[in-house]
Amino acid sequence: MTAHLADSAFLRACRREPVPHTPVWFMRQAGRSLPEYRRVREGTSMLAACATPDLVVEITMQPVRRYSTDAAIFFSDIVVPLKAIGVDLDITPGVGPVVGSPVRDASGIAALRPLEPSDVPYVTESVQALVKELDRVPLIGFAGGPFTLASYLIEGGPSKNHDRTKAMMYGAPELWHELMDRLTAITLAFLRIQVAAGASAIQLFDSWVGAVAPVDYRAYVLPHTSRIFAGLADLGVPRIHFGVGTGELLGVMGEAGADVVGVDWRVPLDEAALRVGPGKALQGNLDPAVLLAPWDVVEPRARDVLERGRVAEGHVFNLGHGVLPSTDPDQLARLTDFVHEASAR
Ligand code: 1CP
Repeated sequence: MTAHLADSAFLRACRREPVPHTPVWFMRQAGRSLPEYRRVREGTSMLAACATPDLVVEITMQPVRRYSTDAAIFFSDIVVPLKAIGVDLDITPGVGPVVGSPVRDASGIAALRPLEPSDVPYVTESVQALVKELDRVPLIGFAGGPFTLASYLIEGGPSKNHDRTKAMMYGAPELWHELMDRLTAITLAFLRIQVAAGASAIQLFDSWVGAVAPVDYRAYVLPHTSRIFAGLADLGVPRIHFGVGTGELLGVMGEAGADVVGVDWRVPLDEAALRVGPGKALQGNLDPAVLLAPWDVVEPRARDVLERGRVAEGHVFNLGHGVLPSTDPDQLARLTDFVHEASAR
C-alpha cells in the first residue's frame, strides 16, 4: 500500500486516528441509482457483469468520479463466491438472489466446497486493475455475512421472516453449525483473495442478522463471525462489520472482532458508541430515505449524524443501509460535499 493510501481520511478514521475531514462513502453507491450504470449494464446480467473485469472497474469507478467519495466499494455481490463454487443460483432483476435447489439437508451442505483463488480469477483481475485506476482512493472489498448467506441458501431467495433458516438454526443446530462453518471458510477465502489483490479494507455485510435475538446471535452466529475477523487479522486491513436492524446486537457484534461497526439509521451514533464499547470506530448512519426529501431536510439530519459521530473514536459517514434506487444522484453529490465541508478541521 502506498503512503498516500495508508494516510487517506477513510483508513485513518477506521484506525481511529485524527482526520482532516470525516470520510464518506455510500453502501450500494455503485449501480442502481446511476443512469451511467444502467447504460453500461444494458444487455448484461448481474452475475455476468461481476465476472467481466472491464465492467467491474467502470461501475466501481462511476460513483467515485461523480461524488468524490473517500472510498470505492468493489462492484460484485454477496452471492458471487457461492456461484463460483457451483451453487445453482442467479440474480433475478427486481427480486435478488434466487437459488435453484435450496440447501436444507446434510447433502446440500456437503456440496458447499471451499473457495479457491482459481474459482474467481476475474475478482483478482478486477481488484488489481481497480487499485491502479483508483490510485489514492482506498478500495473496500466485501463479502456477505454467514447468517445472511445461509438465509439465501436455505430459503432459496429473499425472505421476510427467515422461517426455514431459523427452523434449521433452532431445530437442527448441528446441521446449522456445519453450514455456518462452510460459509465461514468460503467468506474468509473470498475476503483474503480481495485483500491479496490490493483491497485496503473489507466489509462484512451480515445484512439480515438483525432478525436474531442477542442470546441467539451469541450461540449461533458469533462463533463464526469471530473466526472470519480473526482469520483476517494478519492482513492488517480495517475490518468493517455491518447489519440492518442490529440495535440490540451492537454490543455482541462489537465482540466479534471488527475494527469498525456499521450502524443502521435506527440508533443514533452517540448511543451506538456506548453500545459497541471502546476501541472501535463507527460507520453510518443517515436514513437512506431522507435523501428522497428536499435538501433543506437532508442538511440538518446530516449535520446531526456528524455531531453524534464525534462521540465515537472514529467515524466514517455513510447511510444506514444502501442507496435506494430512486435516489437523485445530485443529492448524494451534495451530501458528499456537505460532509467534507462541515467536518473540515
Ligand atoms: O441487476 C442489478 O442491477 C441487480 C441489483 C444488484 C446490484 C447493483 C444486486 C442484486 N446486487 C448488486 C451489487 C451489490 N450487492 C454490491 C456492489 C456495490 C454497490 O452496489 O455499490 C454490494 C455491496 C452488494 C451486496 C449485497 N447483495 C447485499 C448486502 C448489502 C445490502 O444491501 O444489505 C445483499 C443483501 C445482497 C443481495 C442482493 N443482491 C441483489 C439484490 C437486489 C439483493 C437484495 C435482495 C434482498 O432483498 O434479499
